[in-house]
Amino acid sequence: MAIVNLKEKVIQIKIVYYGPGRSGKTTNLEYIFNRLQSQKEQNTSKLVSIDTKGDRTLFFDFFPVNLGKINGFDLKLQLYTTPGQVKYESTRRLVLKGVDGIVFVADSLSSRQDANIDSFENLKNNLSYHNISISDVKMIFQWNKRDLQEQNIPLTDIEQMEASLNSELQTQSFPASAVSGTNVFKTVNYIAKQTVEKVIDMSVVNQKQRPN
Ligand SMILES: Nc1nc2c(ncn2[C@@H]2O[C@H](COP(=O)(O)OP(=O)(O)OP(=O)(O)O)[C@@H](O)[C@H]2O)c(=O)[nH]1
Ligand SMILES: [Mg+2]
Repeated sequence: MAIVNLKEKVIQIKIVYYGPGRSGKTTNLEYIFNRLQSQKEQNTSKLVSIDTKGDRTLFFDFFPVNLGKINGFDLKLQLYTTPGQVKYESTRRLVLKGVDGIVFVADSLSSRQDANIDSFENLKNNLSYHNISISDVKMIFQWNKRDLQEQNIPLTDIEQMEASLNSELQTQSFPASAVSGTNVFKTVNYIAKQTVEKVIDMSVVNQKQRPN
C-alpha cells in the first residue's frame, strides 16, 4: 500500500521489478537512473545497490524518483528490484511488502523460459504470503533481451511468452532491451501511471476534496 503522509503532504508509491535471476531487473534500474541523472531537474538521489556480488543482486536495488506534485502532494516513486536467484526467497518476500505495482521482467532466452514460469509462480506465492492477490496489484510484463534476436540466439516467441505468463491476467506487456534501453522508459512510465491512478483513486487526496 502506498504511504500517504498528510502532515508532510507526501505520497510514496512502491514499484518492484520481479523475475528470474539475470533477467535484467538491475539493468532496467541502472538505465533509468543513468538517464535521469543526466537530466538536471531530477536527482540528487543515488541508485542504492545493497549487497551485490559481481552483477548478481544479493539483497535489492533501490532508487527514488520524484514525480512532482499532484493536488499539493509530493508524489514519490520508489523503484526496487528483487534478487532473482532462487535461494534469496526471504529477501524477495521482504521487498514485496507494501508493493503497489510490479514489473515482471521475463528473460526471452529460450533456455530461461522454465525459470520465468517458476519465478511467476513464486511471485504469486509470495504475494499470497502478504495476503495480496495478484489481481489486487497493478502489474505488467516486460519481455526482455529481445536484442539477442539479432545475434541468432534462440529466444521464446512473444506469443508463447504471452500464452504461458500473461494468459490469465491479460495485462500490458512490452518487448524490451534493458541494455540498449528499448522500452525501458515505456515500461516504467506505464506502471507508474497505472499505479498512481489507482492510489489517487483510493487516497485521501481525493477524499479531502469531497464536501462533507
Ligand atoms: N543482451 C542483453 N543482455 C541483458 C539485457 N538485460 C540485461 N542483460 C544482461 O544480463 C545480465 C544480468 O542482468 P541483471 O540486470 O544483473 O539481472 P538481474 O535480473 O538483476 O539478476 P539478479 O540480480 O541475479 O536477479 C547482465 O550481464 C546484463 O548485462 C538485455 O536486454 N539484453
Ligand atoms: Mg539484480
